[in-house]
Amino acid sequence: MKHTDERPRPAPALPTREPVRLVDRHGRRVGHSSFTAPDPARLVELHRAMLIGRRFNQQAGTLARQGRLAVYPSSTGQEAAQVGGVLALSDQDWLFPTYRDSVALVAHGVDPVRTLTLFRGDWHCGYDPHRYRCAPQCTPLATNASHAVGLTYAARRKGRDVAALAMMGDGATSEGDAHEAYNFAAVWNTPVVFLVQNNHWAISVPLHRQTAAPTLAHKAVGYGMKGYHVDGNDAAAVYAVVSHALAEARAGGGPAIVEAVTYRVDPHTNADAPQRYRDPAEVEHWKERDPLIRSERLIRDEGLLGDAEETERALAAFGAEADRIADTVRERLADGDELDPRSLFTDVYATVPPLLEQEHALLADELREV
Ligand SMILES: Cc1ncc(C[n+]2csc(CCOP(=O)(O)OP(=O)(O)O)c2C)c(N)n1
Repeated sequence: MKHTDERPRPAPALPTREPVRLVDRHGRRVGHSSFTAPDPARLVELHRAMLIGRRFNQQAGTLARQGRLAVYPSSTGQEAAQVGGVLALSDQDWLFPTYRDSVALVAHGVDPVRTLTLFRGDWHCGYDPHRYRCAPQCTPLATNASHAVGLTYAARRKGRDVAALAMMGDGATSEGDAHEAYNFAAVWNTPVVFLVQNNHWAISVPLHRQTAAPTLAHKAVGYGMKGYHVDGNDAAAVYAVVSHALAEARAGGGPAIVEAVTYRVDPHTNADAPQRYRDPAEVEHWKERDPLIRSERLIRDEGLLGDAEETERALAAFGAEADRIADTVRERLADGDELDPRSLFTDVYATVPPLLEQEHALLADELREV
């Protein structure tokens, strides 16, 4: 009889209930049996990218308040999860971000002005996904996860060594699309790491009303994946765990879920009123666990940027660089491509169907009359 129940990979171990942490909130290193912090140059790079991300979030929030962006979902407080995840990618890998992940895009090298195009209300993502190996920021929850599975599956069939990082929130893990992506990734053994930023809230729905799972990383086990539970405000830990998960996935060891435990300090978007559903004391609790304070303490205490004077100079230079990027975003967001509504019809079909041709002509007439 042909044996069809082949299980080439061993059953994954349960994730640890305590998140992996390599640097505590006081900036002190914590020993871990399986993971080690990256080298000093990488720790500094993580801090620099987080600083740029924090400033970028502030600038984008201001632009939204001024009405120059239609909306902005800030990731203040989540910089370690985003930067730590993205810097773990290799040059050939792809990023599949959500609306929350603009800081991840900037750390990945996407033009910061182009990153915000979506939030100006343009239907294009504003950048060339192939150039940056970065899919458009996805608003329908969890749909980017199956795109990541599809791309890596296709790449493998073409003999290309490409892994992907698919980002999602805690709420998105309850979606049917997340289930399908997890299942196909595991069955096809595609090299995808699902980075779940557990920021404790899905708009006004708290985590405990979202899921009864012990941790979101535990969800991996039912699909035959590995699940890692990591302190999402510890950039060193996120970087170490995602790097490990990507390397394993690339080597054929299967996809994984990495749950980064973090917190959304700002409102869901500028159109949200979080005082209606959450206790300000909770926000204060998390602000004490701010990822940037932690990495700055580590850098200062260990002299990773040299003596006290050299450290001040280097940190000031990072701050100035972050300001420059924010200034560029503010100035260049206004330039721009005047959006032509007719382009709605131009980028979907190679051969436009007759009905759409008619609608295109109707719109062109209307625009001429305006
Ligand atoms: C398929 C789908 N359903 C509903 C929404 C509306 N929606 C936008 S954000 C959001 C909450 C998402 O929470 P989470 O996944 O935890 O991500 P976060 O916004 O906290 O980063 C919802 C329900 C959506 N964008 N897509």
